[in-house]
Amino acid sequence: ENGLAAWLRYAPLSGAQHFHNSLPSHIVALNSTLGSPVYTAGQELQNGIQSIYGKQCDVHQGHWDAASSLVVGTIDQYKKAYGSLSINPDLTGDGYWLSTEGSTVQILGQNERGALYGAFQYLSMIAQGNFTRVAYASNPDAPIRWTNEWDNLDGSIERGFAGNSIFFANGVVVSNLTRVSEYARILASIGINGVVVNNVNANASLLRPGNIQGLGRIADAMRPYGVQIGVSLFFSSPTSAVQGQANLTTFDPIDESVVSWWANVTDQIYEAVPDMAGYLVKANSEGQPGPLTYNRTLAQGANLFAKALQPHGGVVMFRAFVYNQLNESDWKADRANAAVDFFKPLDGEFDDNVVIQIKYGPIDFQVREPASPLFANIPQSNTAIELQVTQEYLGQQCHLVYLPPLWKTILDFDMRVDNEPSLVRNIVSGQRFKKALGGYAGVVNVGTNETWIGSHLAMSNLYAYGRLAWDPTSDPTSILQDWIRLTFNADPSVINTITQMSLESWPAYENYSGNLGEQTLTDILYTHFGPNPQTQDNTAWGQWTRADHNMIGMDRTVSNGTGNSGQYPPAVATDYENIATTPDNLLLWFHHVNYTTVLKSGVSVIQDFYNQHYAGAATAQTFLSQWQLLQGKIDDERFTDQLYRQSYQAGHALVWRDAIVNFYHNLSGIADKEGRVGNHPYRIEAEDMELEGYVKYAVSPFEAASNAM
Ligand code: BDP
Repeated sequence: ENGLAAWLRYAPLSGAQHFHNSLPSHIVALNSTLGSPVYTAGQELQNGIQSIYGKQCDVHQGHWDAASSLVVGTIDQYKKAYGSLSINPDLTGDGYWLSTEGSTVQILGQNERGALYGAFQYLSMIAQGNFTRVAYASNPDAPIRWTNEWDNLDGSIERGFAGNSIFFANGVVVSNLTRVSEYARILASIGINGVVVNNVNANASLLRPGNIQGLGRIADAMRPYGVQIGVSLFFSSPTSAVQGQANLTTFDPIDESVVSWWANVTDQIYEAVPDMAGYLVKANSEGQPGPLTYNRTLAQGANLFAKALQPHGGVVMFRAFVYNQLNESDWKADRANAAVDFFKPLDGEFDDNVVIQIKYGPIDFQVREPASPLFANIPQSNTAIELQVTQEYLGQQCHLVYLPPLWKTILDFDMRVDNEPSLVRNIVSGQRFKKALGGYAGVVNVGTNETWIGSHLAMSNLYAYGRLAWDPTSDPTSILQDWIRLTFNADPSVINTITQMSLESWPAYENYSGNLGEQTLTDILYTHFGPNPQTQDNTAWGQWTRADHNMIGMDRTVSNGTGNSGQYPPAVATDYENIATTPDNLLLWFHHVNYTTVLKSGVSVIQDFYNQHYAGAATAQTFLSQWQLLQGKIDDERFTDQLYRQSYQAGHALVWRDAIVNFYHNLSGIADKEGRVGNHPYRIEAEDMELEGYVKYAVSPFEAASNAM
């Protein structure tokens, strides 16, 4: 049990014999072509049923007596094989019909991918011992359900915490793509249909002819699972002297030579990858080149790629993460305003196959952010939400943080556009503004580590990401419990313990990192790990707390501040404009207040800071003791691996707590009413210890040391 099988372990169920009659005896897969998703579904069903129940089913291709069989295929394939179909399920792209009523199990997709999704759904049910009779249609909420992998061609992964790339090494695509196929299988089982395989901070050498062939091999490895690939592009590739491609003197998006350069490269990619899903583009952001270099608009930049992709049916995911970081003259502006400032004036100018990919909050994957106001400001454009499965600012897989409750605060947020219900999830699905495209991009960053993303428990986030992209109304707790049953087992104490730990984990992390809307008070300059509140202010990165001796928080009001609250539709803007109607958990995001300001809870800001940091760290201690209860109830291998992580988190939560409370205690000079800050009667300070081979030194930042050393 090393984690490699993720939630597709198909572990033998006890009492399996009892269910043999409820299982089919034959599997009919209505496509015999090796590598087609329906063929894959047949194999998967055969293996799953054999592994879970020890029942050997034969797989037939094409027509076969449907009685006591499981039939998997598309609606059209079924009609062709059996002449007719008595039901007429209402299916949209990638949807499926699943019926276990009567003597035949029917798994019928709107397309082949849908049939495979239905097969995985059936297997998920029976792997959980669920033989309820069902007959229903299931359709995805949105057409785009992708992951983004920030893999570099040298094999490293930006913000990846699970080893090297499964796709690239030494500048080329790796020769053994077994892990890539396995990853596609995992993704298909949760309804993911696209993977952008390289870093948003892209490298032009991806476009070397040899690498384009390599992309073809990656696509071949993923295609049997219905997963299409996409690629990130480096905007100035035409001038990057890419070996094997023409080298231009300009990358101006409206220059004819640039237009045909991209059309040509795009044609080459489609030759190697005929079903390529599309491009992902990060332009004019964090030092990346883009159309603004030539005084062209971001829409002109996006449409350059849209036109190249259009004949092939591909889409451009154009990132809204554009801001003037490192621009000295502009860095006093509010970075939270940047996306609306850049994109709102361009609404209506993007081609139909452009999707604006928007991070969930206005800054950058922080532990708490309001929903990005951009979702409400570009009704004529397709949009997708960018979520981060890899826990960059959220503990880098060394801390347990179950993320779906955070994602749900954004997806379920009502923007009240034109005073009409406008939930973010209904905007990105395309329903609210009647757009054909839209959906989800999750930054996952899997690596060669056998746990895939660096920790066994963190895989619940990947599982839930897929499930929510399929159906954002699903309940994070029931998703989690499906995952626990499939990943570990159905022992009630296992389910209850992991559920409790997971549901307490985001609030705990928020409490000991940065509560009251103060963002993750981490090192902002580089590592994004561990406490370092002083790096938040006075840097060009613009994730500011504006903390001084008396006050804290960023004034983003229209009346006195940066005007960010005014980027929301009026019904929402009014709430955020006023302290009285801003929820406490976003108070310091929108307002600059005295440390002594009293919250709705009746406690002052600074005292709440102290209290929550102690409470959050205390909760993290319980994760360790809760996990210890599982010894012997799950396999030793994963128990021991995770035990190490929980011990680490228990310790690092204390480091977080003390660093943050020390820092603000020092800055504000206001004592903790409970007398805890700076008072550690049982602690042995590092400077009081001696250990051979070690020397004492002053730690920077001071607040991260137990007592300056
Ligand atoms: C930040 C990451 C950085 C990414 C950037 C992005 O720290 O590595 O390149 O986002 O999303 O959060 O482009």
